[in-house]
Amino acid sequence: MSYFGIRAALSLALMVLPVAQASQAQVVLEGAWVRALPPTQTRTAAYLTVRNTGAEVLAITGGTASGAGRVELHETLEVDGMMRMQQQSVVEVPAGGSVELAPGGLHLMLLDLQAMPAAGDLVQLCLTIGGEPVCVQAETRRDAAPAKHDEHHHH
Ligand SMILES: [Cu+2]
Repeated sequence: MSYFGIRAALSLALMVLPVAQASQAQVVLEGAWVRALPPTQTRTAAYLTVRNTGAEVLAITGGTASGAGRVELHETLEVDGMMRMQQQSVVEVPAGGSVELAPGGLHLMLLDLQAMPAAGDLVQLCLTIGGEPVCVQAETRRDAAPAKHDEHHHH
């Protein structure tokens, strides 16, 4: 599997190269937002695009969010016709590429919320990338902003 492949590649790289650390300059976090759910909920999801402008693969291994007890990396997968969320221990961002955390796929799960953020509230999200925290302010919204390619009709 690619996970073990990357682990092996990283171990190999560490033997011959100095430890690569994610500098802010190598990582761009774009379009971060948190989904506003009813205030009775204690968990919600956050989404963003992580762009790697560096020449080496970067690994996202976790994160934190203001007001959340803990944050997990999740992927929504269809298993036997049911949508399930599976925790991911690592998400790789290819060199010169990006990974999109978006509804229906990869996302951050904000757990043990002290209070559900309201629409318009800013939440500080920090991702652990290459072992270093990289942070962004995420806006809380009820739904994704309609994307250019997204047919978003209201009936
Ligand atoms: Cu989730």
